[in-house]
Amino acid sequence: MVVCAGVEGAGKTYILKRLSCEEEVFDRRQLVHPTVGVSHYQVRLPVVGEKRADGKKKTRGELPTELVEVRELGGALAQNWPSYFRPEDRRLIFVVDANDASRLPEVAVHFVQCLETLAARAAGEDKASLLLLFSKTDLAGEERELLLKNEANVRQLLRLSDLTKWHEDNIEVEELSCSVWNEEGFPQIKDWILRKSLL
Ligand SMILES: Nc1nc2c(ncn2[C@@H]2O[C@H](COP(=O)(O)OP(=O)(O)O)[C@@H](O)[C@H]2O)c(=O)[nH]1
Ligand SMILES: [Mg+2]
Repeated sequence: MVVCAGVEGAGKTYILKRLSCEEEVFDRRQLVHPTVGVSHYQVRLPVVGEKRADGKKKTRGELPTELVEVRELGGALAQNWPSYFRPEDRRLIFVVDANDASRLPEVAVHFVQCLETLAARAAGEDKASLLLLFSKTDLAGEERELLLKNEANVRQLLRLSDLTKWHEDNIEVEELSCSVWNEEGFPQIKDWILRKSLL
């Protein structure tokens, strides 16, 4: 079970819909309403590295799959996110839209809260895991350059290196950039979910 949080409009629902309707063409014109409360998504992931008895690679249909539940905590609940973490929740995807600088102070406050909650869930050898996901990176040229600078600012604003160090005994932090439009980062997101759900 993975939890997904991030302020309203960060891109959580699109990412989770993209992850859970793998075989469908995702229609971006489809209207997605802001998530009210908590939404549940089932992400089906192929268990990689499996070979057939004759040593050949298994075809897609033959691969065993793992169904992982991801729970989106709607942005409107942000003040109360910690109370929506279950005692067993140790995997968090935190989505940040670095294009939207106006929301960043708010993002920083909620990020710290989520880290504290996650750190408290770590149990001995079983560390908690955080995937910091920069969304909507489907920009080109100068705009993309600006976004990368923004992402660096976000890291500073979130005090990511301090917080990571502070919680290093309890939380493993990874970072990725992604876009639902061009699917940048999606293989890596799936890989993260699979690795973490197999722990
Ligand atoms: N450019 C761009 N826009 C996106 C992307 N993903 C989502 N959006 C837009 O961001 C808005 C908010 O997305 P949503 O998933 O509902 O955000 P949530 O509130 O975090 O669940 C939507 O109107 C989408 O059109 C993306 O990868 N690229
Ligand atoms: Mg949503």
